[in-house]
Amino acid sequence: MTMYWEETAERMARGELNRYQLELLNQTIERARKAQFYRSFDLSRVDSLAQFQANFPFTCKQDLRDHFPYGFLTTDLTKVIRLHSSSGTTGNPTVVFHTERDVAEWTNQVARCLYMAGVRKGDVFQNTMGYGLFTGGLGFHYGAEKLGALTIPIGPGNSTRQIWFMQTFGTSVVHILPSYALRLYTHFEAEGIDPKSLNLRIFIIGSEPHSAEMRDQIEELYGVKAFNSYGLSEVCGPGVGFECPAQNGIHLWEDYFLVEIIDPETGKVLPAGEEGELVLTTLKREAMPLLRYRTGDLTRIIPEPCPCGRSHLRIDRIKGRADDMLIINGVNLFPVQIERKIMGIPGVGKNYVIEIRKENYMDRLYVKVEVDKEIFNGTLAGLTELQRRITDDLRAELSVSPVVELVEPSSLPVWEGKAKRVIDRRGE
Ligand code: DLL
Repeated sequence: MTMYWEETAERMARGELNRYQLELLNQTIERARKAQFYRSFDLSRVDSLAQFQANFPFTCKQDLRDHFPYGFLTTDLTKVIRLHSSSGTTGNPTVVFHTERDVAEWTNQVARCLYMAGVRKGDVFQNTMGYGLFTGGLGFHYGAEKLGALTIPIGPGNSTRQIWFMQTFGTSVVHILPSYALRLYTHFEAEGIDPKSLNLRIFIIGSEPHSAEMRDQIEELYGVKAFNSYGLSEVCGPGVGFECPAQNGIHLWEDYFLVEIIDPETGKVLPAGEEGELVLTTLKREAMPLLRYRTGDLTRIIPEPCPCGRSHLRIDRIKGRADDMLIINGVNLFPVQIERKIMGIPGVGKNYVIEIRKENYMDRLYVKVEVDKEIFNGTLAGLTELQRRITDDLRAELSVSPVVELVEPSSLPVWEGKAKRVIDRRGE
């Protein structure tokens, strides 16, 4: 059996891939002429990808909000068959439209990702992501069905029922938020069920930043392989990028997207290997093409070719969004740096939150960490030692002295959907 869903597309030689991208890019530019937002842009054909990257202005999330709801639409509304939307906590939400072909292509991208991770017809795919306007539910649902997996649209929450479905139907593949995967484990513990005794084989984790340490923990607790899945609703949803069996970086599908990493300050395109903001141009989207869209996500291109044989470039695990960066008394840090440290320490449990407060005109970093059951039921000396170790490790990593508070297993707040780990109380 082949390892590839579409071998020709996935292994296209670099030169051929770039020529194909240029052709698709010019088709996309032409289509963009119909969007009210892009009308003021110079939408002439480009002769090279480099010319486009050197001259074409960026599009950002605020543009989507400012031109809500139809400013980016290039087709008649009668051709649109689906609308998705982000939650839009401030101002207008962002809405994204899909034609029939958009949904078909998106479905194919997701099927390609799942196949790459080893999912096959015959697998039982339990989709615990939210159905509805969020793209994680329906996006994967269609992809898994296309691949021929028995697809269970269970949606999020109700951990007891999740476990019951896994047991009853022999679920082999689970699509799950990494934060929920850890929390779900505490329900397995409470019910006295070892997830390793079930038929679980593959976890698809993504949609929120998570560290390699968290992935390792998920793999170990469940006895599965966990694959990092990246995407954003503005350009379709999940299926933009995915890990291959080498589990070392996320392949971005370059026959669907033109990929750039830019310096978020200057907007300059950075060479492969340097960290910056991911910028994507959609190459096949019909209803709502986006040209040089600033994702806000920080990563770098991994320059080395991948042993899996796919030619599509890889990016590193997402470090966070540019606006996730915390500045604590002038020191810059990303929440995932804290996670990376604490998740590697034995005795640390399944959840944590970061709180920043103002005390005596200074910023103070609080890290509240759940401990695991053994430590919690153990000695005071054990707890004190763990607290000291976390404090020391974080201080060494961050150059900021944190206040570490250890709390009971399952005592921190949980989220319906993506984890919100940072509470900034400095403005209160
Ligand atoms: O989260 C789409 C998705 C659904 C991806 C299911 C994967 C699985 P949005 O709600 O629009 O779409 O959020 C997109 O989430 O710009 C990143 O900041 C973040 N994100 C998504 N995947 C990852 C990941 C979906 N694997 C935003 N690692 C993106 C880190 C991620 N951050």
